[in-house]
Amino acid sequence: MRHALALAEKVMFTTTPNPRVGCVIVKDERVIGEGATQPPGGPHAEVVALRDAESRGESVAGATVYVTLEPCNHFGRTPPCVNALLAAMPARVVVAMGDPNPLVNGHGLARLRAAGITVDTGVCLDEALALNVGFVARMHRGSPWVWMKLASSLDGRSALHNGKSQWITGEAARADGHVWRARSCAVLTGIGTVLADDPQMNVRHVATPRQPRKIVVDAQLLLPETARLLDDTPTWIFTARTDAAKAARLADRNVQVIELPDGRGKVDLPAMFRWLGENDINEVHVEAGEKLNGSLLREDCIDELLSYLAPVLLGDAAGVARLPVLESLDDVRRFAFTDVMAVGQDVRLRARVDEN
Ligand code: AOF
Ligand code: ZN
Repeated sequence: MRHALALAEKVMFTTTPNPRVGCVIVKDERVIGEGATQPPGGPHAEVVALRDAESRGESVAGATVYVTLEPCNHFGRTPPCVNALLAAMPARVVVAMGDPNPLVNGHGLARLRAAGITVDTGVCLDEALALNVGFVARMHRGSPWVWMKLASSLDGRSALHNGKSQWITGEAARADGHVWRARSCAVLTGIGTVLADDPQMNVRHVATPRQPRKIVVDAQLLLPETARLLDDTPTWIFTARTDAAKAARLADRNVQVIELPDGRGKVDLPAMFRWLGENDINEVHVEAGEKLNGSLLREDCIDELLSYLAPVLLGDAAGVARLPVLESLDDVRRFAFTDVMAVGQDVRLRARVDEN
């Protein structure tokens, strides 16, 4: 199963909106086939592994199949993996986690068992869940998993008082940040950052065959039509203002303008994430300024922080997220650290919202 997880890890950047799945077929203590989910429309992990066994001249009859997600039992873009498995008749299927997709959700396992195949589940469950945190979130609650990337000094500042910020963290931290961009379905920023920095918002420091979609929160639809991020990658602009002429011009450049006003002149952020879930977005990478970061945190839109700390002190200047002044320690926002790692001369902290 660890080998199957490693195979799934290798397709981290390419399966969206499908989950990343790995599959290993073992017979007489030998691996006779292996595979991972191909880009949407392509075969699932089990089918790749079955074809691999076939091409090696191996029979899967009586073998054990290790797969990181319950095999599907529905016709989606591809036929059910359960059908392919039943045609090959392994003796046993070991699964890390059930498929939370309501179209599958236990039915795949039930059909394998009904055919007399031994089915075991829950092997490396936590690792499998972590691999598909976004897919699971979208299936369970209808909205994507959202992490916010922060880069700051040891005293929590993201720029000098005059706005100068390039670069606080080092090259290794920036490259690591691009790995997170690459795995996400979409990279989200705010109009403040676009106007201040004119970012490209694409993946550059790691190799990937797929660029994530771009999202800009732009309540007043101020996006300059010369912005560097407009490079033909599919882009969604969320706004609170109607400007049909500008929306039509942007549509020619692969940009869709979505109006989601909150009634106070801003974009309805929780509604935006529900909309993203309905539109097959599993994982969102937020890289924005302190204003949008503050709004997203205040509105409970963030699941995880990815915080890079540089060993410098910047003194009085902008922070990473503008939050209201609090009088009581009972009201502070609490997180739980899940990982600490050195990245070049910087440190990366991962923290999840503390539900307690
Ligand atoms: C598997 N193995 O490797 C993956 C699965 O549209 P389709 O046919 O590609 O089906 C997509 C659904 O299949 C997806 O929502 C999820 O429930 C399941 N993904 N299942 O047996 C795989 N990636
Ligand atoms: Zn399948």
